[in-house]
Amino acid sequence: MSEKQFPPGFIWGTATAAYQIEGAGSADGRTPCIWDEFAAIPGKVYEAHNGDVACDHYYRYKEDIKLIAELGFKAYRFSIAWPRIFPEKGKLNPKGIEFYSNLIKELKKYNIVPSVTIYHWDLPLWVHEEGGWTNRQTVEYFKQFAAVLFEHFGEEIPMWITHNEPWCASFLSYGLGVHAPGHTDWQEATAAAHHILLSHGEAVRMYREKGYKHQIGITLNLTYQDPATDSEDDRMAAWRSDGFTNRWFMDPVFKGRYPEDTMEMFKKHNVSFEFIHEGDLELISIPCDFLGINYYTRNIVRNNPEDLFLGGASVRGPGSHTDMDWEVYPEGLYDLLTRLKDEYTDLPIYITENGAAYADQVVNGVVNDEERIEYFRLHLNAVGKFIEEGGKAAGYFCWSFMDNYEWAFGYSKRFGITYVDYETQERIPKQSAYWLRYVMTKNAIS
Ligand code: IFM
Repeated sequence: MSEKQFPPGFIWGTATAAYQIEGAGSADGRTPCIWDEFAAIPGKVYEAHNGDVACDHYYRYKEDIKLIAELGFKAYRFSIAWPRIFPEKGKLNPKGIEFYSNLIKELKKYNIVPSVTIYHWDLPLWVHEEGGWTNRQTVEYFKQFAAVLFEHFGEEIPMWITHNEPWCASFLSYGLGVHAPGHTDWQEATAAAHHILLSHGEAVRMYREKGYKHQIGITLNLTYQDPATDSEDDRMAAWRSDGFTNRWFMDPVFKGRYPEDTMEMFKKHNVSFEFIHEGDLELISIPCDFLGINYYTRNIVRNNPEDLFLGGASVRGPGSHTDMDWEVYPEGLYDLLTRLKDEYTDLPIYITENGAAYADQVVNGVVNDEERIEYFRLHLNAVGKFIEEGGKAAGYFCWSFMDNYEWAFGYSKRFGITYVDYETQERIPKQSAYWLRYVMTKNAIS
């Protein structure tokens, strides 16, 4: 592997999300979100862990930002908790605005570029009670939320991400039932996906209309779909899986249409697409300033006629696996980036998340997470190769700045480059954090 130099101005960042780190579940007027309710249903989340305390970041943000700065990051991606800003329908909470305003001030003190994700899955319970993302009215509520954020922070935030991983917020949440609200209904799931994408389009349009000059985009989670063999059957199975995972989101955002083959598949499962109104797809495909992608692993797919949904089955890959049992497969990142460039967009692409969970241990005050370093090294190499070949990768945000609430896995999975002792809330930067600091200083990996 040769040395890879990153372009001047390449953005090095680290990322988190509100529900995963903030805690302070009922402080300063915050009301519950769907994850508070979901976590309380027995069997849904590992040991019923919830975000009540999390990493206590709400009270420790100054110390956390200082550490982000010491570790050499130039950008920090975080999300804003909707139920802090609108704890009730139509009721704006000044305390919520104050918290994020202080957070942004603190970042500025260290010259760290703030990157804001508007929605990272903490849907207020009051919105859910009206149908959540299955209800078109939620697009209006999202617009109100986004409008308030633009009004207060529009000039100060150089990089806005409307949504994090619509696939998870819709299919995983309303179709597969793994994430809150835990429903298993494909009519709901496809409607939720559509309304999330529509709300993205509405937010971008509003941002433009109000004349803000910074960047706005969306973050999609993409998983490389690899046929188990070269057979036509396996290749078709991987293509179906690609439609379900990737194209269902890339196509409307960049091509203004849903993939026909995946629509047909959903129709066989009695999904009716009446929720798509005239003009929706034009709005969904409104031009953005960048695309964010989150990449973790690949999915190897073989044809399986017994699977009545996608007609496929996943095959365990031969590579090493992380603590999530996800295969380490950096080639998938390179392939996806290249595909995006060749087939979808020439916009700058940010890797807004990439990282790995391992069962880290503190030994004599040190967390020697060599496997995570190797994971970062391989994936950064893939990004570097894409850039060398003329690709527009504009930045890389490692996931995550610190260990946190890994959704249905509770606190059992550690993705952080900073170890969190949940008993004491002590933060210990892992060796991967120092390794990344070195890479960022050189703006290169070797
Ligand atoms: O922790 C999550 C994050 O919230 C969204 N992207 C994937 C991460 C790891 O599963």
